Amino acid sequence: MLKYFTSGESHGEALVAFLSGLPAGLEISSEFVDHELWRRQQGYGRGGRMKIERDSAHILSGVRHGKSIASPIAVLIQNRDWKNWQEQLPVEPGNPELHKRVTSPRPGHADLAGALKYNFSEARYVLERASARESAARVAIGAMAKLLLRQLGIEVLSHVVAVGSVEVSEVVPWEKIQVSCSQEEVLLNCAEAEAEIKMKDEVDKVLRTGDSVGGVFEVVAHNVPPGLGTYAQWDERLDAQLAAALMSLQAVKAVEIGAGIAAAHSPGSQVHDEIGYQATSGYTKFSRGGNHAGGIEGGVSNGEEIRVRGYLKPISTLRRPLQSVDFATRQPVKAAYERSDVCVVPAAGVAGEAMVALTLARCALEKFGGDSMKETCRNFRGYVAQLREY
Ligand code: EPS
Repeated sequence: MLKYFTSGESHGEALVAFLSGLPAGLEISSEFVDHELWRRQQGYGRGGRMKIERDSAHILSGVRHGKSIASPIAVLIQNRDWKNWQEQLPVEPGNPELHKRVTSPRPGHADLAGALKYNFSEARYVLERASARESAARVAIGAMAKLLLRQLGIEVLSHVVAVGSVEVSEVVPWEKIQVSCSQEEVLLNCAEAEAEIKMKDEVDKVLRTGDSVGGVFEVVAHNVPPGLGTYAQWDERLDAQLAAALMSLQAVKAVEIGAGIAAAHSPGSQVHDEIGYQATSGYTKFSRGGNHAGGIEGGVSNGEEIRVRGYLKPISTLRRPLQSVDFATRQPVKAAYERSDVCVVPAAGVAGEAMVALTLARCALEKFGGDSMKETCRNFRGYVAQLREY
């Protein structure tokens, strides 16, 4: 069973991620992990923090001589900004006068709910852990899940389909997403050039007005065989697991699988993907007339591309803050403002890839098992042969 866990505060010394359950013998390239971390740091609309950080994964355990050894993996990502926070957020009691308080909760952030829940007198500790900085830790171990999936021929990428009111006009094919994700200079990771320019305008608009903007990213898993997940138990459904995985990302307020939202407003004849039978190069000879289902039917992957979308609310830290209440005086004040991003949709997409990869890797290991990659790949090949004979 693939298990993972993260730790770390946004302005603490480091983030840490743990991953256990990877079979032995999987090649782990630190360069690939770092490139994924770099991808998460890109995108137009990020704030000053990304100029400070240069995320890099320091693998502490579970990988030797470049390969997984089936022991739990621990990864550490240093926060460069820590040097500016050692007196403000020390592990030891330190000098309370230097502690940096968050004196009024930001609407939309975890500040108020977190302070009430944990009985904190202000929201510093809430901000520190609720921050999307945590997603860097997930991207590091998500990269390892991607490396496992690659051994099974599965690739996972993302692209931006909406920023504010600007949307891409049609379904973007895998090849275009690959091109968009391989760019060395990332604007908004939108595969439609014209839409991307308009998206940049949306970000510029909120930059001018002290506001923030949300959007939608789509994660696509390519070449997934039919049969991952099951309808047999509610919590083993692949769509349920993917929805929870994406919903767990900071600022995601809705998740869509395939054309799920439009499907709710359309007749069945226009939604369901007709079935044919012909010689194709896929896992089986069955073919589909479309992919409104987003690659999942009945909670089981059906052999088509898996397409899941995460809908992000606008960032809740605003330069022109909304109304709030001072934690100490209970008087009306403007919500706290601390340096922030104004648009994080491309970065959230990369974190979404990590969550999809971790979820698919867990389902693949449940289906194919194996303590070593040799065993996992042999079981996988046996299943693929069975599909071809079906
Ligand atoms: C975040 C606020 C900003 C973002 C941060 C998420 O950080 P800071 O307060 O240090 O400027 O940059 O995201 C990251 C640090 C990151 O790596 O994604 C927040 O409050 O959620």
